[in-house]
Amino acid sequence: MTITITAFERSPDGGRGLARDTRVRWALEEVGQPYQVRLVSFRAMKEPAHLALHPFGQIPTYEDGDLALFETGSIVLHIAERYAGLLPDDANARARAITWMFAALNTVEPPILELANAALLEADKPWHDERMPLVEDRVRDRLKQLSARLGGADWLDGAFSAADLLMVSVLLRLKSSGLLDAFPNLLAYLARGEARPAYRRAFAAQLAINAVKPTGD
Ligand code: GTB
Repeated sequence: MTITITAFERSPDGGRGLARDTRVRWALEEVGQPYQVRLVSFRAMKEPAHLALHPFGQIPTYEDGDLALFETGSIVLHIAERYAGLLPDDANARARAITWMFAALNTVEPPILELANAALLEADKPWHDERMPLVEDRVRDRLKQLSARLGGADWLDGAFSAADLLMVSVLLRLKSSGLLDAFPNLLAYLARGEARPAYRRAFAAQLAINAVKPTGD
């Protein structure tokens, strides 16, 4: 049975790879598992067939035979546990990698999402200009801490793992903000992630669907 994931019929990011199906695609590419993609529209995401798979009406989802999952972190952890290549064999190293997976999603990503929401959804509010520096500072604080811990290492804890896959994916959202520029080791970390052949395949696959097509005029 081929693994099936869901993705936006057309991602609002126009192919920048920021929608979360890219994380799942990347994980599947790293472990060498073939997969198919079912594209869903915003309307279809809120309809009963999709809600049965994803209670919050979002992408991505993951189906493999009898198993249906939602939540990107859980899907990536499942792939990493089921197939070799994304988690270390040593039990303690594995636990540390899983800890970093949670840190990426629960500690580093929330202020980054807050920043994205502030920029996208609050730009017309009278308090927007006053709030933005506060939100940016919260992101900077996390980046400072992450940068200090990463130091000169290639990856978060030994070899590349699902933790790096998620942390790089989370940081990619900041690429255009300029906030990473003060942290050369994080920029290099992102570049290492993006250079992985599995990431490049995942990125190219989503781009093939989402690239903004020229209008011809
Ligand atoms: N916690 C869930 C998970 O990790 O799987 C969150 C899933 C989620 O946010 N899904 C989004 C979604 O389905 C797509 S990825 N949204 C539609 C809806 O809620 O109705 C988030 C996302 C969307 C768009 C961009 N972008 O355009 O840059 C980036 C990220």
